[in-house]
Amino acid sequence: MTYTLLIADRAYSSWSLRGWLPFAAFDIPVKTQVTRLYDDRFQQDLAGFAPARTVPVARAPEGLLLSDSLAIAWHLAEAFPDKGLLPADPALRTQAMNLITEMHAGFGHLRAACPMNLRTAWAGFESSDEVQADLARLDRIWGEALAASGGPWLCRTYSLADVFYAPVATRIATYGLTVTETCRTYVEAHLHEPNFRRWRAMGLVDGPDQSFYEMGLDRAPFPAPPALPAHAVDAGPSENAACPYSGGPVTDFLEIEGRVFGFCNPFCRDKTVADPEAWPEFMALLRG
Ligand SMILES: N[C@@H](CCC(=O)N[C@@H](CS)C(=O)NCC(=O)O)C(=O)O
Repeated sequence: MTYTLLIADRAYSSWSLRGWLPFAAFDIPVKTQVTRLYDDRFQQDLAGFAPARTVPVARAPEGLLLSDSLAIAWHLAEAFPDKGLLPADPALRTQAMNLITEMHAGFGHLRAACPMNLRTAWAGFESSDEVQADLARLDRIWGEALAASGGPWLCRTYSLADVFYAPVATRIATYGLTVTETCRTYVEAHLHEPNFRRWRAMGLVDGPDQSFYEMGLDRAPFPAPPALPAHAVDAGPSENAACPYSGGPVTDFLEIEGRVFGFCNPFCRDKTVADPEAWPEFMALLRG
């Protein structure tokens, strides 16, 4: 019962984040494939999901094609009614639908002016009137949803509504955009959310920077808690013989707190170096 999901560069593809989070947050088995934006391989990788034209795209275990982030979300909510992707309470569920559909169809000025980039924050970004209008709209609909649900998430517990707003929340943080205190707290919740944190750790290491997302502004530190210091090392021996993620033999190593740990491939090692605390399996090894 495993889905296949094609996404693009985790640092930049905001729609991909929306496609991946439902699987991660609601523990739905998925095999993730990664393609690259602005690269010849993008079309080749998509060919296996024809006639889809964009990422994310998923294939359900029975072969159904899900060619849009909303289609993925909708399908998973129906296929896994007991996993809480949407609130059970009818009023909260309707609120979630309203929020999801408005995000899917809207906020074009904010999205165009502030492309998602999880590798940096930017100093000195100046919002146009149109971007400020989008922010005012977010202040209103987030503020009303949080007041109605009681928070901390839009529909009380984490749901597809929050999945859909995760990329916008990161933009507010990384472009230093002004929102109400209530919305700022909501943005912070996204930055600390464990699945988002894992996505970002992978996004920091899953390919070179994409020049398309260069803003011509000064860079600022990413507005999240600093990662525990760790770095890659050329060789072991390591304290562990088996990779904490796959259980396979270790071939790639990192050093943290003067200790060496091994992983079964460079990506597993590098995503751990990027943010060790994002990975419970590794932290169990480190602290266990
Ligand atoms: N409606 C789609 C939009 C997806 C989308 O535009 N994805 C971008 C990547 S973030 C893409 O595939 N761009 C490549 C292209 O448009 O050729 C969804 O929500 O899934």
